[in-house]
Amino acid sequence: MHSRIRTFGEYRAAYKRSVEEPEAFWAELARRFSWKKPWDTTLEWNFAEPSIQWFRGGVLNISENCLDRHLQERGDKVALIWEPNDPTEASQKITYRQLHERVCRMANVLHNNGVGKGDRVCIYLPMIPELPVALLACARVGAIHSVVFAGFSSRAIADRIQDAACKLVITADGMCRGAKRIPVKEVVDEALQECPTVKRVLVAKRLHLDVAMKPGRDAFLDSELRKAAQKFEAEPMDSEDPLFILYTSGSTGKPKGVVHSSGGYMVYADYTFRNVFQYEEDDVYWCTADIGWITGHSYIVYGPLLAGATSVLFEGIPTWPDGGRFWEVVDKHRVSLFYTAPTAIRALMAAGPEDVERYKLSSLRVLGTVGEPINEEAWEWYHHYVGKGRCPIVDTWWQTETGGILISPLAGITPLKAGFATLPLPGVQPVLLDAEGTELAGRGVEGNLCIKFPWPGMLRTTWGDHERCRQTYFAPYPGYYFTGDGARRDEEGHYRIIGRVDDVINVSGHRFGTAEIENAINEHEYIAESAVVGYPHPIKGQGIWAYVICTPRAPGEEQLQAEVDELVSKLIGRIAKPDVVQVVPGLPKTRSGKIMRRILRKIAAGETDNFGDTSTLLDPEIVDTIKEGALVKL
Ligand code: 6R9
Repeated sequence: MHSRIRTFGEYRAAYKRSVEEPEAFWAELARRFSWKKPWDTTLEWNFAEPSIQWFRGGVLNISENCLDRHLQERGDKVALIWEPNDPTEASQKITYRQLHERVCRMANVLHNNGVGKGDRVCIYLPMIPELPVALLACARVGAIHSVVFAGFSSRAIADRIQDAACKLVITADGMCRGAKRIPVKEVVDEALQECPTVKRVLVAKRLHLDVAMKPGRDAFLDSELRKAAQKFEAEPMDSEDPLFILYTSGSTGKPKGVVHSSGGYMVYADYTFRNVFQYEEDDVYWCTADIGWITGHSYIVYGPLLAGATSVLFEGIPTWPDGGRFWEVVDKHRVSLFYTAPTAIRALMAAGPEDVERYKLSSLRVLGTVGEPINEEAWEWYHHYVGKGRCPIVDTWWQTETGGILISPLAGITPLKAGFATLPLPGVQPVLLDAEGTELAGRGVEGNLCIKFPWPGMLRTTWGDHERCRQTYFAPYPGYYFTGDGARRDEEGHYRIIGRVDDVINVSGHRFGTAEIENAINEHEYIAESAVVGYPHPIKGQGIWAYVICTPRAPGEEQLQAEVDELVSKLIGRIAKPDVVQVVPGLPKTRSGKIMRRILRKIAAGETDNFGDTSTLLDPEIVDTIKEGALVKL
């Protein structure tokens, strides 16, 4: 059985088999799970539509596979360790049996509140145990969860609720992040003024705030849970029934709801988790992401629980009360597998080595990173100060759309190279294409990263708009899934991800479309037009630089920046605030009216020449004017 790779030779053999006999390869892995009815066909696909079906005809429930399947063997094993924001507050350990009971109760609450198979539930919660419980309870009743990261604004929540026509919202009274307290329920209330489909709101008590409760609509979760029975028969789901929607930004205006399936996603999350991290039964695993992002879905909740692992759920932030918080938690819970983002590493690196040197970190065995390219300096720091030179680092490349990791080392098994995601996992067939869509053969080549064969965890559609899914991912290079990333394959066949080739900015591992931010900025009453680009930022990876054209009565630049901050925070969320707002008299446009972003990106990066061909510009002199204005800000 090849479900777990142990040597480089085994990796090669598994990879070869996954390409030669993909159906047999994945079918064997899928048999690890409890199926209420086996599948009829392992794979049917067509990237032109696209139509992708894995394990068709199979019936299962993923919550049963995360929970019930483990009860006999590891019912008393800890499934979740909750570490609160404040280190002086007690942590909580929840066993598989207790988690099963909590999920069943929550499933009953959902059922009692009219939620059933196929209904959409919006989850807007901080990192408290109710969050993974809510995901699994939705899965158990067959509802489709749509988690909205708790840093998004009420407008962003409303957009997402409306797009999916959610029936119910699960939220909290408030949340804490470092020294801050945030009134979460108020944010939701504001969003719901524009969401007539929402009939019920369930409120978890995190801060015990005195929140406004709308009669007939709002209820406290704890009192609902007390009334609920502790058993819930899991709803039979077809393999291809949607499990969740997760919104993500692309190059065009509004975020898309990426839809993941039940069966294929399950098989893929489990396989990649166990193999990339080389998970062992007694490991304590900690992924520091937020469940509001795909990393949290696949590698805090589903992957680890499918594998029967102990997964840490951390409510806090890396820098509060001080830069040693992560390492304190690692020592406290004896974390052996640790998975974080380059931006967190760079922030802690900037604070100096004292905070990390205070801790032993002797329990660590494997380190991982995700979300953006990791620069060599951060990689070396992570390897030396955190891993003490003895822990392999898995640089895992993947996306919301891919459901799980696609390119990554297998810890301790395949070779490592700083800055490289290295090799594709079994089942993943990456190719690099040139601008014309021709596959670049051989080594030492660079191009647009595409995948040419389906894997079970891939997206199936974008919610409510299948055509958009086709246009975005399958139309640019017919016959391939297009990732939006550029990559290089070096002389040894290792992949290095270079970054987005589209108009997506990656800020601290979070994706934003330039158009999305521009739309927000353009709502300012004195801003006529704007152009947003990413630029290299020492901690965030990329920062956001906004060039704006003002109308005559606009305030001064400083005041304007404050107003733009507020506007973007209100319309998207604080995480999307521009780092720089530069007022410009015009933008470099071609005669056909297209903004030449390439030039704006170079200026923001501090480059003063090499702007390439500017002959098609309507007004080439504008470039110098913008450049002079930018110099003051760099
Ligand atoms: C999992 C996740 C996806 C985009 C992706 C790429 C970038 C993610 C990376 C990486 C270099 C890595 N990205 N992991 N770039 N090395 N190891 O982050 O999903 O939020 O959808 O972002 O992030 O540009 O296309 P998501």
